[in-house]
Amino acid sequence: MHISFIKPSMGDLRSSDAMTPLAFGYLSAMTPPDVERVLYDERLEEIPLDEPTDLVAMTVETYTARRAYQLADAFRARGVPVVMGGYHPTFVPDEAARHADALVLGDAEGVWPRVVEDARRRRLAPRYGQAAPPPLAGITPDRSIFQGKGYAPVRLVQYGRGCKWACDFCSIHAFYGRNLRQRPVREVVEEIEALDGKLVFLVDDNIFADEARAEELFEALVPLGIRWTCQTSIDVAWKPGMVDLMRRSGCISVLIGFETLDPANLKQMRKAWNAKAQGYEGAIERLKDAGLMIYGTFVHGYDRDTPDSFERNLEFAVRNKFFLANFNPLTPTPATSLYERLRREGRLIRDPWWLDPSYRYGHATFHPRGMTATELEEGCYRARTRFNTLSSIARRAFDRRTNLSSLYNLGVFLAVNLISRTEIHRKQDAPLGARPPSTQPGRTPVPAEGLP
Ligand code: B12
Ligand code: SF4
Repeated sequence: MHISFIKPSMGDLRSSDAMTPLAFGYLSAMTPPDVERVLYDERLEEIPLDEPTDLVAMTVETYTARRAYQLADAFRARGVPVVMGGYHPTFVPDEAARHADALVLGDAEGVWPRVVEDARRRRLAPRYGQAAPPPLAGITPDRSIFQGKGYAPVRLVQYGRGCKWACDFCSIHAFYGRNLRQRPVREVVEEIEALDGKLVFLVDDNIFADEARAEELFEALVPLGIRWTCQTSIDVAWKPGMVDLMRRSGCISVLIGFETLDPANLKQMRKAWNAKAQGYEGAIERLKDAGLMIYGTFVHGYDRDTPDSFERNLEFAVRNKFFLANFNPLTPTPATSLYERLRREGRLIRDPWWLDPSYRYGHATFHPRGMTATELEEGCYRARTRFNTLSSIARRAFDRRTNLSSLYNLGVFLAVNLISRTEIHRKQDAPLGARPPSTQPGRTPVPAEGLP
């Protein structure tokens, strides 16, 4: 039996910074050894639509759904069964089921071996899921499928799933609810020790989701001598000694969702806790004293935002010499309470935007209250562009506590900022899904039936 793992791109986009799709590392590790498996990642290569295979397994996110459905339709047109999993099919199974023979809802652990056996017997069930989330012990990703593809030289490792907070726009909360799980620290340490590279990205959406378990992990990382980066909620900075421990264990940077400087917006997104304790400035000082570079993300379009909000957030990010920053238009993804609220209020512009052929990356998907939809998309793009000018990069580099604290940090700062500078322009305004075949000489035509 032969399985093709497929990671669709958002559209006709190749990426210069694609990272290993960890979901397939897990699926490959759980696949019986007699099954041949190959990975195709459309961010890096063409998908060979006519290659003989017995099963296509796709991971689907909301931004890649349109493209995933096009590819799936092409495989199914020649009789190859397609199974989909990941965030988007879990959120909108009825939509995904129109383009797949089987769906895996939620985590694959505890389910995937059964899917493979059913596919082998040509008896795939339409849906697979489980009543309770499976424990995360005992499985280490198989990274052999990533070899030779040209992925970014950072090693993705997952410690836990879920988050203790419940921000209204967040897919993680929609996917896991209140459920929090971590892998045994010993297994994570063994996995990291076996990696060839020494820059690790701990991909948990909030590494500080469980404070005690986070501390246990950081302690265990100290002797490994690695460098690592992560995403965390800001309260990590409030806990005495925590950011110093992170630094000692090799952490070089943290991504934090600041989202907005407006307390009423924070309240509306159910993130009022973000600005508690010493507020943003106090947290930033603590992080900087510990030497951690800060990647701040901001979201625009909540009810108190006006055209001035972009400038305020931009000024804040540059003044605090953030390592990186992102200025996103608020984008309602399915199954979030934000999406339900905007739909109820009749404010969605394209519903569902992720299937709309006229949607472009970076564009507004709903009517904000304090500005027009056009002001929202232009304001975000302008803030991104200005944050990434060469003079902004030079100005932000000069932070002796963080970005300039070592040659290593400076090297990472410059490399990642220069990549980010090109990526923002490459992605902006890109359509989701492939353009009609006639506009793409040399590409394998993809049937667009059901997807205009
Ligand atoms: C690291 C990361 C990135 C990296 C790239 C990762 C990569 N490998 O290329 C970067 C930073 C570049 C990135 C970019 C983006 N990301 Co991102 N990213 C993540 C993050 C933090 C971790 C991904 C990961 O490795 N997970 C670990 C694996 C093991 O978990 P998993 O993918 O959920 O897989 C499990 C199950 O879902 C299931 N499963 C998944 N796929 C499949 C397929 C099959 C066949 C089966 C059976 C099962 C199955 O089985 C797996 C094991 O249980 C996730 C959040 C998260 N914690 O997952 C966000 C996340 C996936 N990203 C998200 C988004 C929105 C984006 C962007 C679109 C952001 C933007 N505005 O530009 C971009 C573009 C993405 C793209 N497709 O091109 C959202 C997706 C939301 C949604 N509704 O789809 C997430 C959930 C973050 C969030 N908080 O909302 N991302
Ligand atoms: S803190 Fe981050 S991961 Fe947690 S619910 Fe909020 S946005 Fe999602």
